Amino acid sequence: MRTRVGIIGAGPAGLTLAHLLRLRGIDSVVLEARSREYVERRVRAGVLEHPTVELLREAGVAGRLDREGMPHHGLSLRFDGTDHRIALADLTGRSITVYGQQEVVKDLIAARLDAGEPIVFEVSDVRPHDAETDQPYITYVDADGAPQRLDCDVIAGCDGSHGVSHAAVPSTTHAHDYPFAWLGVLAKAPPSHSELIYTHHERGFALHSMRTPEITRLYLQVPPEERIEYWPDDRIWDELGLRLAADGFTLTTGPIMEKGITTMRSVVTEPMRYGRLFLAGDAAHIVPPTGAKGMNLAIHDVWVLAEALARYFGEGRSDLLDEYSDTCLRRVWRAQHFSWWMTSMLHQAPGADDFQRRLQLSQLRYTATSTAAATSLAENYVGLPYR
Ligand code: RFL
Ligand code: PHB
Repeated sequence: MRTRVGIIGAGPAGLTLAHLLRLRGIDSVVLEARSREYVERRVRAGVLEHPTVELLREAGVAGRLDREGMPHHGLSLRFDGTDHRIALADLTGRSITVYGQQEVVKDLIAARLDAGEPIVFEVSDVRPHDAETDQPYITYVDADGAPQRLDCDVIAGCDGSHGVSHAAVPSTTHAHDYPFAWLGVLAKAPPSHSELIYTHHERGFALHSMRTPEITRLYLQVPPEERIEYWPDDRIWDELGLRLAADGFTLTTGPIMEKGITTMRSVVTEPMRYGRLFLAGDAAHIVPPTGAKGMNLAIHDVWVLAEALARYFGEGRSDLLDEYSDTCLRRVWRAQHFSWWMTSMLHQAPGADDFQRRLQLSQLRYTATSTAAATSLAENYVGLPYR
């Protein structure tokens, strides 16, 4: 098999890249380790930045997003048992949209299959080869167990943080571990509030988010080595009730449909390229979820890559490809700092002393009461402009 761009991974990065390339007349093949059902059900991110929504609209894949996505014009910082609203739209003229990552994935898979373009699901033993030459190729084993070879001009490594692409790139990795994890639950219960609530509490961080008017998404800060078996549903609701308590607020409960624990890391790979292998999304960088930036960065990367590949295949010029890594990394480091800042301001670090807690509260009060500080949070949260 031969294609121009061999894409490893059918997450938001790989699928969006395949779609943007098709719009530019560039063929690609997407190789995915899991089944279609699995990737369409995987519960992850929920917040789309303004520029992400704009891009999906321009790319013609936002029909359902526009009907079912929930535009949010603000969010709450909750501390000392009180809400402090950050008016995102008033401060920046822009909003975010709450729409599940797996819904974006479903829409992109449908668009690609409707156009008759290939996604090869359930492949194994995927390996990129000869990235440092001008004839790279990928080998893999298909769902029937048959070995295959895909020759291409360029390989896009969009296979996330546990994929094979990251390991194939001899770049420098900058990493930072955080001393906590998030326990996330999806509950069949209407949201308790119309907006997201980021809560600083002495028992630990908590987040109230949502997926639909019937489904709430909630998170609790837990120790990094925590096990989900220690958290029966009753304990989760009790802890959420304690941390999210505020005047006039009632936590709506309901059956928990899913729960899991995610550790928190910051990772940046520099450069995001090795010869003709380009990394995008979580394969190149990971941010802690507090800033809601992971999926948005993945989509920005592939927007930059699609433009660069269009120039390369259309005009034979590699200047944008040569700038790809630097262009992406400027946004990645900004998001990395923002996510680290939100994380440090809101979580209880083990062993933190009274001095550190008072600094945190001072930062929270300043962010909630200064228009300049609130605007800084808001412009990062809704997403800085692409250009
Ligand atoms: P993905 O989504 O991990 O997709 C990679 C795909 O590659 C496949 N794969 C392989 N395929 C072939 N061969 C191999 N060897 C392969 N190895 C892996 C995988 O099966 C998968 O289909 O990476 P991508 O596309 O870069 O997208 C990144 C986002 O998924 C990630 O950044 C976000 O989910 C992070 N994130 C959030 N991001 C936001 O923008 N807003 C949020 O509100 C937000 N909340 C979150 C999050 C991530 C979370 N978890 C679970 C890590 C909340 C949580 C709890
Ligand atoms: C989510 O809804 O899953 C979500 C929202 C905001 C975050 C992280 C996750 O910062």
